[in-house]
Amino acid sequence: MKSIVTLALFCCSFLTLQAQKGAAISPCGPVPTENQLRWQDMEMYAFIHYSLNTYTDQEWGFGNEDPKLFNPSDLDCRQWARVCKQAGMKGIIFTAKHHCGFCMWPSKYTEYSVKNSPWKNGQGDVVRELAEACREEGLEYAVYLSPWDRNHPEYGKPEYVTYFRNQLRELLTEYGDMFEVWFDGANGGDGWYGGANEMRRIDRTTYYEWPETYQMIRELQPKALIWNDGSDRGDLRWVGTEAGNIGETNWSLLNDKGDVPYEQLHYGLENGNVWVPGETNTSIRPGWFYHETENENVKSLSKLMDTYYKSVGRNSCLLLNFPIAPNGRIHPTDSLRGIAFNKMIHEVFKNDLAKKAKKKTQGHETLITFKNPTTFNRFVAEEDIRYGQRVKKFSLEAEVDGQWVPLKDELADRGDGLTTIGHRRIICFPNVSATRLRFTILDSKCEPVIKKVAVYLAPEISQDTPDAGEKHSSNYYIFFGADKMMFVTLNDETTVTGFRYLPPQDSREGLVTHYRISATTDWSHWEILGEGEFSNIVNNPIWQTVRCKPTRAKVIRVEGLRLAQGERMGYSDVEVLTE
Ligand code: FUL
Repeated sequence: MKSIVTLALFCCSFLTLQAQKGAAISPCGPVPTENQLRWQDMEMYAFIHYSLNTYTDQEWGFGNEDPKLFNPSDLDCRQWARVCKQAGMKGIIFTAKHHCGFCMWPSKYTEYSVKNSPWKNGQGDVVRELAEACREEGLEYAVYLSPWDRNHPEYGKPEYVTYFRNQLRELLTEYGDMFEVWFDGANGGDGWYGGANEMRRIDRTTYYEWPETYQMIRELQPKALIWNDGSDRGDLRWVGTEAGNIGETNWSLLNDKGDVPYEQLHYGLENGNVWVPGETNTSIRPGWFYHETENENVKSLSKLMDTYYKSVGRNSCLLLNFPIAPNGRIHPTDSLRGIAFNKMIHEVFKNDLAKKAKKKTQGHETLITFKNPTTFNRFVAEEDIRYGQRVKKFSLEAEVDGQWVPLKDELADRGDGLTTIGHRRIICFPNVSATRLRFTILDSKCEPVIKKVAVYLAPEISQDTPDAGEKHSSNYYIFFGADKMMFVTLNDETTVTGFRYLPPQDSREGLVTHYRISATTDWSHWEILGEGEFSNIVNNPIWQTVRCKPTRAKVIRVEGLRLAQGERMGYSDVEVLTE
C-alpha cells in the first residue's frame, strides 16, 4: 500500500481530510492492476482496419474473397504510424485477422493470407511492417484477432480453437511487445467455411475455452491487456456502442461473473467486484473499413471533440479507428482531421486557469478564487484511481456577480452529469465569467482522493467542416406491402444505380440485417438489384449502400429477409441512387 507521503508529491493542495491527518490510504473496493493503470494513462490510441474488405468495399467479408485482391500499390505502415502519432495516438491496434479469416501476416497455419497475394510476391508481412513502424515512432503496438472466422472449414469444431490459439501464439511471440489483444465478439453465424457455405452457431460461453487462452497470453505477453466482448471477463470492457461515447456516470467496475447488459457496459457497475474499465471504440468515418463513398463523411472536428469529451472526459480511453485506403495508406482527409483533432485538444487544455488562482480545499469542498472575473467553460477533476474509484456525486458552482450559479455538464444525457469522476472527468458548459468556482463532493463510497482539479477556456471551433451526419433524403412515397416488405415509389421512371438504407437509430427493433432489393417499372416484372447482408449494422447502425448495374425503375421493393429483432422491418431513411 502506498503511504500518504508518496501521494502528497502530486496532490499537495487537494488532500482530503483523511490524507491531511496523515493516515495511510486504504484501497476502496477493487483497484486497477499495473497494466490497467498504464493503459488508462494512454488515453487515446488508434485502431486500424485493413483487410480484403478494403478491396471488396465491405464491412464483413464472407470468407471466400480471393487473396489475389490484396495488392496495394503503395502500402506504407510508416505513414500510418506517423499519422497516428501526430493525431495524438499512443499506440495502434491492427486487424491482423478480421471476420473473413484473411491473415495480414504469413501464418504458417493457413493458406488464406498475404502469402498468397500478389503484394510483394507473397513475401510481405503487414503485421511485421506495422510492429516495426510503431517501434520506430515510439508507439505501442497491439493486434485485433477475430475469433469468428468465416473462411476456416473447421469453424465451430474444437479443431478451430486449436488453430485460433496457434495463430495467436504466432502473433504473441514473433512481433515484440504488445499492449493489448482485442477479441471481437461479433458472430453473424453464416459464412463460407471452406465451401460449406452455411450457418454455424457456437456457444460463446464455452466454445473458445477462454481461460486457457488467457493463460497463454499472460505467460507470453504479461503486459498485454485483454479486451474481450465474449463471455469471460477480460481486463477491459466494450462500452455497448460504436458511436464513440460512454455513460457520463462511468464506474470502472463489473461483476466477475454473469452477463453484462448494455446498462453495465455503458455505465459500469457501482458495486461491481472487479476492475474492468471501458474502452470507447469508434471510427473516424461511419464505417470501420475504407469506402470511397464515405470520403465526404469523415468526422468533423466538433464531432471528434465531442467524442473526446464523451470518452477520455468520462473516465475512459478512446480507441479511434483510421481505415486504410486501397493504395495502402491513410486517406489525406482522415489524417488531416486526426492531426487537427490533436491540435485542438492541446489548445483547449494548454492553460489551466486555476493555476493562477487561489485554491483552498476544506473537507469535501474546493474553492477556487480568481484574481479577476475569469471566463471558462471546462472543468476537470481526477481521482487517484490507484486507491479505487470513490466519488458518486459532486456539484459545481460559479460565483457570477455575487450570486452562486450551479453549473452542469451540457453533454450529459442523464441529469446534471455530475456523478462519477475516476481517472479524468471533463465537464463542459457554456462560457461563464466568475470570480469563484466551488467544487463539492456530495457523496462518495469512501473518503475521496482527488488528484487534480483544473479549469480551462476552450476556444470556439471556427474552421469546422460539415458534420459527418448524412443528409436525410426521404421524398419518396413509401408504403409497406407486408411486415417485412417495403415499397419505395419514384415520381417518374428512372435509371437507378443503387439503394441506401438508414436503419432505426434508437433501437434494434425492425433493423434489417439481410436484405433483397428489387425494382420494377410495371409491378409485374421484378429485377433483383441486390441481395445480401448489412454487415455490423447492429453495432454500427449507419447508412448502408447497395450498388447495382443501371436499371430502369418506377418502384423499388426492399425485403427484410432477416431482422435483428422484432417482426416488422423499420427504417429511419432511404435513398435511391440515380445516374
Ligand atoms: C465489430 C466488428 O464486427 C466490426 O467489423 C469492427 O471490427 C468493430 C471494431 O468491431 O464488432
